[in-house]
This record gives sequence, C-alpha cells and structure tokens, in this order.
Amino acid sequence: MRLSRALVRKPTPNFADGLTHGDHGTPSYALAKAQHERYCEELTRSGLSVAYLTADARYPDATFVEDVAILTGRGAIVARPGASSRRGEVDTVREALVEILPSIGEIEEPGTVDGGDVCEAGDRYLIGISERTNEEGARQLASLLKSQGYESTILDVRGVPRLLHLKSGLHALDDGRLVATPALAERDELRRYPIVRVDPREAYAANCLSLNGRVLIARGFPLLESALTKLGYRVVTLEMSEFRKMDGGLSCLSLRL
Ligand code: CIR
Repeated sequence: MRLSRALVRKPTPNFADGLTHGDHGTPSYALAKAQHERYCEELTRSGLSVAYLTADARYPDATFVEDVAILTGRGAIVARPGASSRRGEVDTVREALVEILPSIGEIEEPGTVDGGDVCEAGDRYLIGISERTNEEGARQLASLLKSQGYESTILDVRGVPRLLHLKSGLHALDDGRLVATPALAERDELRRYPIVRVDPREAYAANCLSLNGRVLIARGFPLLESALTKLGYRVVTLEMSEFRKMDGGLSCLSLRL
C-alpha cells in the first residue's frame, strides 16, 4: 500500500519516566529529540507528509504513537493500551483520527490491545497476545477487522523471552516477506510466509519499517542490513539508541496511512 501520511508525537523532556524493562541505560532527552527529528525527515523523504500530535508530558510514553491505534486501508480502530499509565494517550489520537479516517471502532474494556501487537501482512492481520494485548482485546480486534473484510491470525507470544510486542520481533515487508527473530520465524502460524531470519544477536533490528519501497532499519545491525540489501531492498539506517532504552523501535514512533 502506498503510504501518504504519518502521525507522530515528539518525545517530552520526561521521556525517561516511561515504561521500560531497560537494560540499556537511561535515555537522553536531547538525543531522543534529535533522533526523532531524523526519523521524521526519513518519513518525509519516503514521500509521507508528517503531522504532529500535541506532545503531552502527562504521558512520557506517548511518543510511541503506534500503540494507540490501528490504521487500515479502510479506517481507524482506537486501541486500549495494556499499560494503565498509557490509556490517556488515546484521547488526542482519537480526536486527530476523526478528522482524517472513518472510524471502524474502539477496543472496549476488559479488552486491551497495543498497536505494536498488530502487524499487517499481505492480505491479513497478525495479532499478538502479549504482556499488553489480552485475549479479549485480540478477539475484539479480529472481529472489528473482519467487519471490514480483513482476516486475522492470532499468535500468543507471551512465552517468547524479551518480546514486548509482536512487532518487537516481526515486520512485514511490502512484498509480503517477513523479517522475524528466530523464535517467531519458527511459528506454525507464519509458515505460509517467506521469512528473513534475524540473527539472535540483532533481535532488536527485527522491528523495521517499510515505507514506499524503502526499508528503515535501526543503525548498528550489519547482518540484517546486508541480508536485506542482498535481497534488493533499499535500506536506510537510523540511530535508535534512545528509543531502544525505552523498549521502543522504528514502527512504534508513527501511525501511517
Ligand atoms: C512502553 O513500554 O509502552 C513504551 N516504553 C515502549 C512502547 C514501544 N512500542 C512498540 O513497540 N510498539
């Protein structure tokens, strides 16, 4: 799908107060801000117009906008984040989305869904049940997607070590190939897809981002960079160190349509 717009939210000075399982240290706000600016430049270079949601320091994780909505080619679903500290993030996103997309619905209590657990892969959606997305949320989401004509596959990834969200270890490239960490590449549910396996030492890099023929990957992961380049993808690398410290990756920093 040709992407034309992105919604982002700049990190706030208290960005380091967000949630993390963190073993990579405390992030620097100044560096995070600079990395976010570079990220937005690459969105623009990839042909997307970038709109900024109002930054809100009440929610230090709010820069990870991908988690609060699911955008399909047919409309928007407002998520219900699994972490209670992030629930309030949905209000501004809902308001912004009303202006630009038809509403397909919202995830309702007791369901929880983080957008990071939702991966559009060709003709279907892969939905992860994780630390953040529960069975009820996955079921509601699959049903909302079904009402729009989309099939879903639900994968329980709670047993996969160090995986916050499904997309922390999985990405669907534009041509239907997946990029996946070894644990996810083995899953029966993904057997139908060709897969680029990420070396376990580079697991963080599995969260990449395909944008109109380019593939953004985190900088410092040469094995994945070279594997994708050899397969003919146009790879762009971006420094993501400060977002990694807060368990975030490339896809989390924008909503795209
Ligand atoms: C959180 O734990 O919610 C944030 N610190 C990171 C969220 C990253 N989002 C994503 O992987 N989709």
